[in-house]
Amino acid sequence: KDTSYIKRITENQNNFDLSEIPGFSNNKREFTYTKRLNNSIGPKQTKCLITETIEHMDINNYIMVKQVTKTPDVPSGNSFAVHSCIYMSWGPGNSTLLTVVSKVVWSGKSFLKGAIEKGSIDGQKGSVSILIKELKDIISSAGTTKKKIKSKKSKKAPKATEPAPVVESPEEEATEETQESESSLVSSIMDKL
Ligand code: HC3
Repeated sequence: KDTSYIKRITENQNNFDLSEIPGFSNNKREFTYTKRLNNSIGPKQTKCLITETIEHMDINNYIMVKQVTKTPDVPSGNSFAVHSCIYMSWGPGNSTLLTVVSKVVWSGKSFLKGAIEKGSIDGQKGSVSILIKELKDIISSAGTTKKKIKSKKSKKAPKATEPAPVVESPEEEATEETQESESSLVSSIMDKL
């Protein structure tokens, strides 16, 4: 299973020492990484243990993935987990709406509750903005490659023995190409996440 996109995104979110990131099996997967922290107090890094579960997967309607992250190396790290719902749906003009809802779920008490909740939500906002930037890069370069291959083919001169190609109207060709690249682009990107 090729998970290269999610590996690239996770590394660019200021993380290192990534474990293998498997594909989903029975709608679930687990992986780990170490996150660099820039807080003035507390540790400079923490191991992150991630469990992701696909709660809903319908590309025509919406996709929802639940993510639970444990960070045992921070103070009170065994007393809370960060729970996030990552929700993708259709927006105007075939765009994708990405909504991420996060909360800190406590299993014990901590004097640092406020600092931990603030650090977790601020950190999550930073990670989501990198996720969006990376996805935009992936989508724009995937689109460019596909169009290049298509235009080379259609410009190729026919061999002397071949009949001349049927020339489609530019409008028809543009519609077909758009439909093909949208559905195959979405599935190929989803395959690598
Ligand atoms: C380490 C972190 C909580 C976990 C946050 C996670 C790993 C949650 C899952 C997201 O997908 C990615 C993400 C981004 C930021 C991570 C937070 C950054 C800081 C926070 C610590 C618990 C804060 C500790 C604060 C203090 C004062 C105790 O040092």
